[in-house]
Amino acid sequence: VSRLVLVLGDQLSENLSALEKANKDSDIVVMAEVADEATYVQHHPKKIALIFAAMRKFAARLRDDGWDVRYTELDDTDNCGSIPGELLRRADETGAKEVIATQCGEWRLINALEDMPLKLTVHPDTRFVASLDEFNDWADGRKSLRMEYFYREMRRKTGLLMEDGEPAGGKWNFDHDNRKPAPDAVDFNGPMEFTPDDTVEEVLDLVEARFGNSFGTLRPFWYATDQGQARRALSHFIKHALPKFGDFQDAMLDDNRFLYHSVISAYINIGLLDPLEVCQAAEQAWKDGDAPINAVEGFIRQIIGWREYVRGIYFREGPDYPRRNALNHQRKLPEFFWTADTKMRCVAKAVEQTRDEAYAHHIQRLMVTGNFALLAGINPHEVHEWYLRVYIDAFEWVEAPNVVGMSQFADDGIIASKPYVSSGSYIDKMSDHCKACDYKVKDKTGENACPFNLLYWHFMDRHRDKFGGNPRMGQMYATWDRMKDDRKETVLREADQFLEKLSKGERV
Ligand code: FAD
Ligand code: DLZ
Repeated sequence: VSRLVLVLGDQLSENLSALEKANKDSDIVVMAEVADEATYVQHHPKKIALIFAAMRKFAARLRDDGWDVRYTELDDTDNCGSIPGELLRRADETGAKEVIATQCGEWRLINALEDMPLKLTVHPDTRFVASLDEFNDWADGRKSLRMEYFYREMRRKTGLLMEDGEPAGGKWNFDHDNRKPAPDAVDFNGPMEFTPDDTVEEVLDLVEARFGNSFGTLRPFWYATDQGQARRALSHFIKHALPKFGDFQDAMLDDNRFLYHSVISAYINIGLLDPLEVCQAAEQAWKDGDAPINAVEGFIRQIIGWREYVRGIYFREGPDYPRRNALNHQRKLPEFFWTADTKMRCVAKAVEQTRDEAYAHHIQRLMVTGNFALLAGINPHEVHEWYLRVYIDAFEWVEAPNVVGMSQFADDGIIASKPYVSSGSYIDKMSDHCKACDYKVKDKTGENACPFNLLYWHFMDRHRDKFGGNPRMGQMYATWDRMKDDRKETVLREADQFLEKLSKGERV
């Protein structure tokens, strides 16, 4: 009897454990574009287009490879609208009684599959460097789960940038050499772009018709939609941008949306690129003398360090994680997260490019939109939903720890040892946004004062109970304490006035 092999929209890898455990001659692959997955949040249209186009191409590849693939398009009349529904329909159609799956990346879907009246065998997702058991073994009994130590384990495990058991270059971490302010000119033209072929065009028409009113610009669509294209995009990055990735990793520019970033997170997350393959390609560039160690180490750390670590946290912490709110922040998400209509130029730029590209790089996510939301006390669940909607690479296992944990401190410090907050001066140092901003970053108070300056101290003051004893924040509290009382009062009063305007929906 045939079994059904489930392949989800972010499981488009030939080495997927479910496919490896299945029998090509007798088992049947099920893939389905379904309303439930396309609408559990109102995804950016580019994200839906990427997933549907890549699913269609992957299905064709599996068929070429000899698999029997039952593929449901979104508009098929008998589409049941959900993954469990489609599995049940295909079970009826084929007589299959059993489903083989690879563990999926979201509790919502894990639970929905378990509730299905079919025998289900779930295999671990082996497309990660660390298994969840390995992560838990590392985490068990530790007082704090700092990424850096986990990362070193992953270096040892993979052998990446290791020489005779020691880290290449004599250090585990070269961040000291990284993170330079924005360069005057960028000699990289951004990620490789791909002209939509017939499959992609068909999907774009479908997405436009069904999801055209969601936040986000669908066309021009330029993302890679199959493994070959994604590999070309990776090579393009390794050759032209990786050498400067470290130097300008944290920089931001008004007129450059990608700087030296790889823009491959979505390709890795949906399975078009394998994380180890990506890291090995970067390591090779270093071995060949084409990229310096600070760039390559920093890049590899993001993938075998941060990416693996946040996944471990998501599954370790359980389904309630996206609902955590350790700082009890309750303010509503401001409208300008959708319209970009704000005088804060850094925020407007980040939202505009998010709308156009479904992409913003790490520092924009962390130190512009994330920083603002944290300083202003926005409800972290609303922040989480925004990020899950708007980014092409957003799947809950990776998005939630980054947003709820790293960016909003809503998990009470499991991921971040201190909140990622800054005043306007950090943004000014790392970008050219402030030069043309309506606010004045040098003004600490007054009509034109940069809101980040006011809100920074407001945040520190209102959360003193929580952070006052944090040794990493002692210096900032000492600075606050040295400020004259009347100045403190002015800062707090003006911050309150700003927050009131925000709550009233006035333009800020
Ligand atoms: P690069 O800067 O070129 O980095 C290389 C690769 O490292 C990325 O492609 C990605 O695979 C990996 N990486 C880097 N940082 C992280 C990280 N913190 N966690 C996991 N992987 C990382 N990443 C997602 O993949 N999906 C998300 O939904 C997501 N949401 C985020 C939300 C917030 C608030 C923050 C602060 C970060 C988030 N990240 C997320 C991490 C990171 O910002 C993106 O992976 C990165 O910006 C993607 O762009 P890139 O491919 O150009 O990355
Ligand atoms: C994100 C997404 C979207 C938009 N659509 C589909 C779909 O129609 N079919 C599918 O199999 N997967 C889709 N996905 C990806 C799933 O939502 C993803 O597998 C889960 O969120 C777990 O990570």
